[in-house]
Amino acid sequence: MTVSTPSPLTSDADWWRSAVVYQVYVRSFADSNGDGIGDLNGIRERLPYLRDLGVDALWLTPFYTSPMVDGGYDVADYRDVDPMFGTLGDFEAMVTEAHALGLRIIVDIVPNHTSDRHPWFTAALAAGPGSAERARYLFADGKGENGEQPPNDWESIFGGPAWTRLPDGQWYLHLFDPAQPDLNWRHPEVRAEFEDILRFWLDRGVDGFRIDVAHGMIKAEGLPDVGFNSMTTGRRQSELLGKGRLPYFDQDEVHDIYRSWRPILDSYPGGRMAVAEAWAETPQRLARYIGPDELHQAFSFDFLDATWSTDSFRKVIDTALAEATIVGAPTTWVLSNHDRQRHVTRYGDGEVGLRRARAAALLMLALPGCAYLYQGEELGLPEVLDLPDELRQDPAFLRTGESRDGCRVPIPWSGELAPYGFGPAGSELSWLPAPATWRALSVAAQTDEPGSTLELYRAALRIRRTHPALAVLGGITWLESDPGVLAFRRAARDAALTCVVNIGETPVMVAGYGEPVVASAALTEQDGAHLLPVDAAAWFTRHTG
Ligand code: TEU
Ligand code: CA
Repeated sequence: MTVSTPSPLTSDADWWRSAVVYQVYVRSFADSNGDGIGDLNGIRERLPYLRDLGVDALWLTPFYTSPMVDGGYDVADYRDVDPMFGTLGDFEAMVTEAHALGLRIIVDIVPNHTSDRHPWFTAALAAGPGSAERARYLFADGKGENGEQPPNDWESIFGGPAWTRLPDGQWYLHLFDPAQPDLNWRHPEVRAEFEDILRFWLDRGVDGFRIDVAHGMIKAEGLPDVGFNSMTTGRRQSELLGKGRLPYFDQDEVHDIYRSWRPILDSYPGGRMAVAEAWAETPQRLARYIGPDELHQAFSFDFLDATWSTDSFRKVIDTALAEATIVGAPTTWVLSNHDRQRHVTRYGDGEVGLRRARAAALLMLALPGCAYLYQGEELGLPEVLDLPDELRQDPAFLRTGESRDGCRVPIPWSGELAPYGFGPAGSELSWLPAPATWRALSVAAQTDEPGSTLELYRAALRIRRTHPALAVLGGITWLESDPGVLAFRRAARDAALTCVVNIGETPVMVAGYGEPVVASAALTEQDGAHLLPVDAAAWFTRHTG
């Protein structure tokens, strides 16, 4: 007789359709050895925290061997762990421990470009123009009499030209930093290599992949000019990202790649998934990345970009739900990530920003589909706006003056002194300094503190896991409401949950939706109705059976 131990992971291969995924920016999450840099063993130590928070899965940003020019999005070895973050053994132990706690693991895969220290690129440099080694990347001759001008007008997302010239006269393409040369995805070896890399991590038990620059791998044949560039318009080409057509993004043939990846994912048990970090001109084009023969999810950056207004949220939510229904995939909501200003700050910063961010969390977590949280949003962390320039490490900073470091400051865990328990006891190091105000925002300071943002997230995630109406896949029903108020219902057979968000300028009376079960700000009860303050949200539930 065989006795099988039941796995704490639900056996549901569709787990990703309604999961809450917590993004770990590895460098800034938890430092186990006191060098001031977050690492895999730091994550292992904090897995119980994440289980208790109530998330279903973690997405880890790149921890692979890397010179760290772009925080690890410049990979030199796709099959190993950078010593800064630990070892492959640490990774395997982390997967085992996470799974034992019921947490799934999604890793980041960076297929658009490698590091310039990747053995393929160093071989390409050594081999010279016209070589087989160069064919794996996008090398080209320049324009002008002596090839002194770049092959076309493409600009790096990080500012400046997307081409760098080598001493031998040829140019190579890098849509990001010069240390991130773009691969040639029309080359069969490139395709084979990444299929093998997927299998490498799937064999190590990962539950999914977040695909970096998923819209970027195929470039238009002939590498045509954009025609809109800093030289001709004074405005950066990257302004077209997600708004216009660019010859280096969202080309139709990129979908062939995902059609070849999907069978690989499907050949492993347990519902292995992939989420696209893709930018497309329209929600319709974005939806082409998802579906049964391509990827499982694509982040709705339109939701992240929505402004604090009912119109903006309604439009984005309706469009995303409609597109998802057409392709039979879940919507993928996100409010913050490691590239964008934290939403507390986007919504106005300070008190107001925090109130709105808390309300937005209840809005997002009441919607059908999958939600991604970015580490620290459960603590209500704001963007750190006043980092000294000399500490900033984002490669975009030098080229554009824009820096993503302010959302990457290490997480405050406990204690009175910075870096607030980021490292082991007594460790004072952290690769970016935490502001003094974060003492009051640490996990320890907010735990069991009624009304804290952390307890709000814990409560909302607990209800999301257990309420029958939130388990139902599908759409929402908008309810008639005052201007400035968003109200929608999710319903199961015998229970309904209504989410009400007050985006307007005056408090609103809410009645008829049942009992409040969680609120982002204190409600006052009057004659059986509840007064919902400005910049606040609440969930009400009612039995209907
Ligand atoms: O980002 C891709 C991207 O196009 C943007 O999010 C971009 O980084 C941002 O607008 C620039 O300010 C992905 C990763 O999320 C990002 O961290 C990497 O830097 C980038 O790819 C390159 O790998
Ligand atoms: Ca460390």
